[in-house]
Amino acid sequence: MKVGLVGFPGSGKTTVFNAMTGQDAPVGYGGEVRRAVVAVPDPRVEWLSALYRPKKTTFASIVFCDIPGEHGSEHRGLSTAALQQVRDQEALCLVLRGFDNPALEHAPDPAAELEAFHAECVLADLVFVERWLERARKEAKRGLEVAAFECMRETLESEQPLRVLPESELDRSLLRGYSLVTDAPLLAVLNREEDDLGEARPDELGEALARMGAGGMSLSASLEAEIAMLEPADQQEFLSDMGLAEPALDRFIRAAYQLQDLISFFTVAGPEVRAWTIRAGTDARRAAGKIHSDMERGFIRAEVIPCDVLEEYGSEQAVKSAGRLRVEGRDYVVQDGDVLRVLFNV
Ligand SMILES: Nc1nc2c(ncn2[C@@H]2O[C@H](COP(=O)(O)OP(=O)(O)O)[C@@H](O)[C@H]2O)c(=O)[nH]1
Ligand SMILES: [Mg+2]
Repeated sequence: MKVGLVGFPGSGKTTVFNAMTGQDAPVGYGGEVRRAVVAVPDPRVEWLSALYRPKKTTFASIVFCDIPGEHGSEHRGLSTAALQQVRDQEALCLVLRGFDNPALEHAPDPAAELEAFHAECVLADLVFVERWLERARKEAKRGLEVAAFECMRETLESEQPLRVLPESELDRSLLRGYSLVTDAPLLAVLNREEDDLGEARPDELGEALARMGAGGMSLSASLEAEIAMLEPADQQEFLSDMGLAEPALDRFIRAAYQLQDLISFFTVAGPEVRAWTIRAGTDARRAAGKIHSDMERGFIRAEVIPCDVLEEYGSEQAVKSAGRLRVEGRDYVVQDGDVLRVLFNV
């Protein structure tokens, strides 16, 4: 999953980037676009790896991209260059400043930052949609695609993000290849002072997030960045000293998966145990397509063992002997934790 960190200068994007990735990128100024990959921790993958002892174990991963806004420009969050980066992401993590930054005049106002960012995104999409419609009009284009763009224009004109439109109103299969900023899943991170972490999130912020179909969480980025720099053994101790149950990365991943309704399935293929991320409700054939397009095209069936059944019996052989290995067809809806073996023919 590609996650773009966005927000106004000085909100703490780079600090959040460091907190999530354990890097030590310099904070405090615009800086350049940075990327880092982190593994999505999953005890089930570790367990499978211990069972099969493969040469290679591949966790699901997230690529975090720190996208600096532009100092002193009108579009502080989304310069043209930033917008290009933003369009390349699968989900957006908006960092909202909830702490006093001595380098900035303004007191923190995360709800106002959210609204301003939202307005910039709506405008960017509206410009794109209107241009598209203008071209379509010149070419006398008609049909479903035009209807979808008209629906989007109406939504954006009423200052709503596209992500709130249900599939029944907006057929997104018509929009593949266009990347509309307000259709991307949005998770707002309220970056607060350590001492304020216990306080409730401002109501107006919660309401705005709900209205925008966005998720939210709070953290103290500087604290989390410090923790992320420690050795794993020291991290746990530091966390419990601070009264934190887990690092921000773990909370972020859970929130991001929940927001997008994502689940994991696993494959064991000779030398590799591997985790895959799909949307809940994905059928076996399309899930197979995640692994390889040939598997989707030539899908025959899938052998399925839920991870907990495998754990209960202790080995694949024992599962088979007990008659618990399931054979499923293309329409089977893959479940979180399924170990899948795809049989295909091309
Ligand atoms: N007190 C405090 N300062 C922070 C926090 N997060 C970031 N900062 C500071 O705010 C400044 C801007 O952070 P930076 O990550 O560079 O923001 P960016 O411009 O959005 O990338 C830096 O001096 C950070 O050290 C926080 O949680 N608490
Ligand atoms: Mg930065």
